[in-house]
Amino acid sequence: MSQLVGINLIPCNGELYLIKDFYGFHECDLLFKQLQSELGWQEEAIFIYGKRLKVPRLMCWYGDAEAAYRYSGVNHQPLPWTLALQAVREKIEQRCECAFNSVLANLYRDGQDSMGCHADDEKELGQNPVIASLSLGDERLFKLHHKSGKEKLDIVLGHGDLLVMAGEMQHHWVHSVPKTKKVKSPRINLTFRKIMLG
Ligand SMILES: O=C(O)CCC(=O)C(=O)O
Ligand SMILES: [Mn+2]
Repeated sequence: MSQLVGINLIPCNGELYLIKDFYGFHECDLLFKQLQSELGWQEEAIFIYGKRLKVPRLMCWYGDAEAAYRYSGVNHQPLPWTLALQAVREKIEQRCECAFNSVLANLYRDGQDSMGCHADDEKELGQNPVIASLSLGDERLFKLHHKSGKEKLDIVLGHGDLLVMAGEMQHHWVHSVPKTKKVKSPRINLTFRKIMLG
């Protein structure tokens, strides 16, 4: 995959590529506004030891009808592709030369919204998934660290940047988008995935 998407940013156990400005600034502005207003944003809850906790961001799930997926302990039946999401999917598929059948959309309303440390290692995603993640809106820090080694990496994800995770990365690395006091305006992140069917 490397010739298509640049140099691998992590030193071992996986592949990570950053394509800055995959979408131009004005196109991103339009896309951000459109997605913010037309997607079916939901506040999800998770249950930990029987306690109901709000997920600190809004989320929604789009994809092919059969691409159902469990995320944060919740079953997600995808909503049908919107024209805008379909167009983004096609542009990313062309660049990555791989197919995606679903997208998880996250809306971080401000710096208090976040995503905890995790790997996208659900079995529905297959052994070594390619996950392509488009950022729109305010910049946020994307933090990664190796599960058993000392390697760490911080990447700033800005308006229009595309991050691609591949290879054995989800087995060995975890990632997060921490809270920050610096950020005041919203960010949308779209993570395109391929759910293995049947
Ligand atoms: O918002 C981001 O950049 C990360 C999203 C993410 O890790 C996920 O949806 O699994
Ligand atoms: Mn993730």
